[in-house]
Amino acid sequence: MQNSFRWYGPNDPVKLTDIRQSNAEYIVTSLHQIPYGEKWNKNDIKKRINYINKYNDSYKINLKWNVVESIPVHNNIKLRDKNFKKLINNYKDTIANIASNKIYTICYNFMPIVDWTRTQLDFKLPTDGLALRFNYLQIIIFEMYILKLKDLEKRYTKKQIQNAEKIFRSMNSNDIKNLKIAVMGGLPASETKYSVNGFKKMLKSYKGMKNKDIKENLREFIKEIMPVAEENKVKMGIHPDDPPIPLFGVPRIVSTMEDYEYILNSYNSPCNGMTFCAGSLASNFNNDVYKIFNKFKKRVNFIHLRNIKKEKDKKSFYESNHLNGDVDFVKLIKMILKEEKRRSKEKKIDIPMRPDHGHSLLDDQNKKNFNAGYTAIGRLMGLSELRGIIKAVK
Ligand code: DNO
Repeated sequence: MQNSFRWYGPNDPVKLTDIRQSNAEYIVTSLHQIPYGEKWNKNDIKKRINYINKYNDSYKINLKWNVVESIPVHNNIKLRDKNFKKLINNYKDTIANIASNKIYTICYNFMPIVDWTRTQLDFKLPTDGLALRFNYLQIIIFEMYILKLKDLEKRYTKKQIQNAEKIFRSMNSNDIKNLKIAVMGGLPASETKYSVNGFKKMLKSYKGMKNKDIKENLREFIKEIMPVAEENKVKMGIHPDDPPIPLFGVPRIVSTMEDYEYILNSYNSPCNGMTFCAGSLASNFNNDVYKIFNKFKKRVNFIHLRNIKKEKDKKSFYESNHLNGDVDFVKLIKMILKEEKRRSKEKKIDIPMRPDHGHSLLDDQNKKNFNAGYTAIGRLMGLSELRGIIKAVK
């Protein structure tokens, strides 16, 4: 596996020199300053590579940008609405421009409205570390009391609504503010920090869209971009929905084994692959992560390793460390190494892998402007645990 670390660019409080101390050798990053939908110019990509190289030279390190995560997909593409054709053309040009700078792996996702979603960014663990958490009742509270949506009984049971009401009564204004921040843009890589009205407007544009409609829009998108990826030898990896369940009454379509089967069959090419994110996939109770890996292993173009601990309601979870969660990482890593061994016979390169989120530990907790989930020390511990397993089972 190519040990990689996500870096949010020159403004990331976690610097490249910090990343080097984690023993990572590769950088996963994106041009986050470019608004969704706009084309990335060759020069802007080159500039970022030069930035990394300059850092390498002055600190005598050798980090290499191996994966673009992500080129975000504009909501108009997901809706196939308005200027979507122009946006798809920009997307294709961006793929080609990235490849011309010799980066050949790109991660993307197709989650409607918001990218990954959590309801709490500082869930206290017994160790006093802080983790990210997704609580289903908090999502109902968000819809009921922050968005003030009216049709909740269509998708939630009476009991769930009553439980959410009960919890809401015990929340103070700070709790509500934190919930609002967490869901509407407190996480890095989210498109916009939505206002309540902006969020509701987006919800309206998805109104009436069925699972099958969004799936078809994704298939059309895939059919348009993959020939460009093939021509430029770029491996695309679609990231699963995080969490892989419908949210706010809008379908999510990259959640299950069946979803991936549909997606990978929409265009049969190694370029049309997946980002295997263990933590995201495992947070749907019906998903068997080992089975999913085995079924699609040849099409895994990028790996995120993160663990979770599911909660009693079977819909909520918090992010655990790699060694204590629901996914058996020794078992999973053995499977990944076996697949890499198979690929090595075809002289294919190792699969890029990054430890996904980390807890907020020790001095991480004193940092003001860090990206939630992307702490230095927490992720360093994550990568260390993973490297230990890899070394032991190899
Ligand atoms: C969360 C991440 C996501 C992911 C994108 C992929 O930490 O895994 O932001 O990068 O959804 O496109």
